Amino acid sequence: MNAPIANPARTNPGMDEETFEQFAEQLQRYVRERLIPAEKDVIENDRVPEDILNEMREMGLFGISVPQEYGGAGLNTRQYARVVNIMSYAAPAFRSIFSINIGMFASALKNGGTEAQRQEWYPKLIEGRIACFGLTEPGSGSDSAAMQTTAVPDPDGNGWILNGSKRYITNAPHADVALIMARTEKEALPKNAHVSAFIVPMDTPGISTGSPDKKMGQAGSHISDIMLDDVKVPGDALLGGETGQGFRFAMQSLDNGRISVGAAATAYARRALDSALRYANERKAFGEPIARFQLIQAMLADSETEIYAAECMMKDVTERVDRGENTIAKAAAFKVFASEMCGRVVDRVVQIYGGAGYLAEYDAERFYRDARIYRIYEGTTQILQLQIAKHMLREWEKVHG
Ligand code: COS
Repeated sequence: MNAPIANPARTNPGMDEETFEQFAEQLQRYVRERLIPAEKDVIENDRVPEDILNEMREMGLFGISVPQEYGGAGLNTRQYARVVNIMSYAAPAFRSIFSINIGMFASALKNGGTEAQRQEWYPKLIEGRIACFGLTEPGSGSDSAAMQTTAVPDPDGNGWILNGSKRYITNAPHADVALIMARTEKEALPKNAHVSAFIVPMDTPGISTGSPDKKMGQAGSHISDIMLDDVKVPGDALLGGETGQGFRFAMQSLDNGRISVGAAATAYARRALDSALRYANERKAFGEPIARFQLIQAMLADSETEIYAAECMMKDVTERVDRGENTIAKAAAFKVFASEMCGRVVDRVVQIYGGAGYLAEYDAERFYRDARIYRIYEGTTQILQLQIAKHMLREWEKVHG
């Protein structure tokens, strides 16, 4: 099937502002005319239909942040966040399937990949191969550096042998490749230099995935365990060709991933609010639409105000990234605010829907369930509060210490 939207990487490798704006406008239309009507199918069958996946591939979404010199669209962070934001107005599964490629894997290649690794993997991302990101384990989540997966030098060559397991890995059941963080030193080292990152094709012997976990929401997006049992990878699978860098690469990817989650939560809050606004105008009580009642209006207005704040944060933090500023704390702050705000908005939306908000037949109930994970994955609110405070205290120390 022909792509409904031209792939911007092909039509204008420059991705200047005008071209990007045209793309963004077309993408918005695609979301409203194609993705939203397909949501019922995604929810009922718990998968993104193959024809939509192929359309997304054709549009170049799976490699949209790959630099132009490698054939990608080369979007900057502000544009990439806009794309995620536009796509996330529809059911979360549509973002989930391509967001690890562009938010985590492509950014790990950009921050840490060798030239040969970029040459090999960027084209595969652009083609639409699916990537996953293996950091979390059964025994380590927020304390990610406490991972137990090991990588030891292969006695038969210059490669590595990986053993261990990873948990809650988004897209693992569909992935062609994983970035696996593993210990290359038994003991923990300062700055978590015991961690290294490996690019591991998912068809490597010794790799298997568990069955997809049953979840509270986000139908159509799948997570599962990854088991690594004597998985042999060549020496050039080590990201950046150097041990001890894996934690830093993972954290840098997470900075980018947190912007993606913030952009998604902001859009989903907007979607839920639009739905509540429509419902409040349709539903009557005491003889008039409930939108006329001031206590309903207060919930609508508070939600609008908070979404606007998150949209401003998204623009600000992404422009700072593109200016080369250190945005670790601001990316965390955006993710915290947007995800918590989305939680408050979907809660109000259920309230505005009233009894109907509790029924699976109406959208409000699934908005409420789908939004809950935004406050947890890619760094819980609590872990990110610690990160923000660490950076505040550091700055204070620099000035006053
Ligand atoms: N960019 C570059 N380098 C970074 C970095 C970043 N964003 N974050 C950390 N580093 C490097 C730095 O060298 C840092 O030392 P300095 O801060 O002194 O320069 C070093 O790594 C250690 O960082 P940090 O002190 O933050 O590590 P801790 O072990 O104290 O804390 C936390 C690690 C808890 C913050 C980390 O494990 C984490 O983010 N956990 C949440 C994991 C997560 O988000 N999981 C989601 C699932 S993965 S999809």
